[in-house]
Amino acid sequence: MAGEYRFSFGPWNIHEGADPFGPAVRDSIEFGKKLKMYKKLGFDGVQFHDDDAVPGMDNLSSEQIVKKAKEVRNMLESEGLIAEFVAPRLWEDARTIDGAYTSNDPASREYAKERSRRMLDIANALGTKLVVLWLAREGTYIREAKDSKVAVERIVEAINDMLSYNPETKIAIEPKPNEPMDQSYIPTTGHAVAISYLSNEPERVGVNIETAHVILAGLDPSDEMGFALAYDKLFTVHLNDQNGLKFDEDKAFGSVDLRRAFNQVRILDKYDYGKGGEFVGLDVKAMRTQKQEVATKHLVNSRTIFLRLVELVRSLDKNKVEKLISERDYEELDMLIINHLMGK
Ligand code: GLO
Ligand code: MG
Repeated sequence: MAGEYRFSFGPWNIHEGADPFGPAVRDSIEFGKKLKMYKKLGFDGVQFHDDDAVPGMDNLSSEQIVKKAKEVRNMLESEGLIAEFVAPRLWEDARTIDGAYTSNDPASREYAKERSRRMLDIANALGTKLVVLWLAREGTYIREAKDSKVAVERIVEAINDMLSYNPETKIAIEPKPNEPMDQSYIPTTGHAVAISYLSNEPERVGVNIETAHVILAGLDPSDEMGFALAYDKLFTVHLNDQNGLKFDEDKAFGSVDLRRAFNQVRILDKYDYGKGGEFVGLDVKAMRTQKQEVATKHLVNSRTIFLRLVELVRSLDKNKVEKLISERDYEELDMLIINHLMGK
């Protein structure tokens, strides 16, 4: 069954454990060493920020960037890995303090577009057509700081710029309602789907649904997935878990609410997610308490939980479910699902 699904994560998911209140508690692992860990952990796909592949890219020429990215592609190939997507890291540079595509400063917006073109060169050199846009600082701390209509127009302009720069690129917007901003533009799947229709080529713009981000918006991840599937726009997923409305926790998939995880797997499996080449992407973080030698368990556990839930999804008695739905006996259906999750 594992063979039916291919899993991916990004190098940032093996991390040092720093948080806003304390420093790193684990050693950094160099990129090449992380790549060697992927297959052993059961993963085939690597998710990239542009500068995960080409560190210091802002100080390199476009030729140097492509050369470096091709070296990374060789590293991937020698490990039997493939690049799933590349995301432009537009939230760390001083020029993007007030946002990238939606900054009020034209020079910052130009930097963001130029950086995005270099990111597309990297994606091309790594051999992937998929780009993820996590719109980190595209939002505000106070409502008066930006014009929300203009902000949407500027995001569309940046998307169109990428679509025309590489006609093969597909863009998956990763909605998130807040953090680092107080209010983010494109906070939900519906916003992402809607904005795709403002772009020049809607079929090339879709979503990357992250469980935790959906929960932070007070919505249900499996319903958001269903919405995206109905529009044929679920280009990838960032599965993880989240314990209520607080900071973005990126907990191991299924570790907070097993039933909510079950329902995500259920809709993905029902509608053949993955058959079109989509990866089961995980965006999970190890607890800060975790020691160095066991700081990848969150990845293995998330993958194992996903696969066990696939088994549970497939062994659920569909006839019983149908019968209870037709009788409108949702109390009994509730119990059937709970019993099933409890192995009864
Ligand atoms: C943060 C996001 C982040 C993105 C990643 C890819 O909340 O989930 O991890 O997924 O940077 O763009
Ligand atoms: Mg994410």
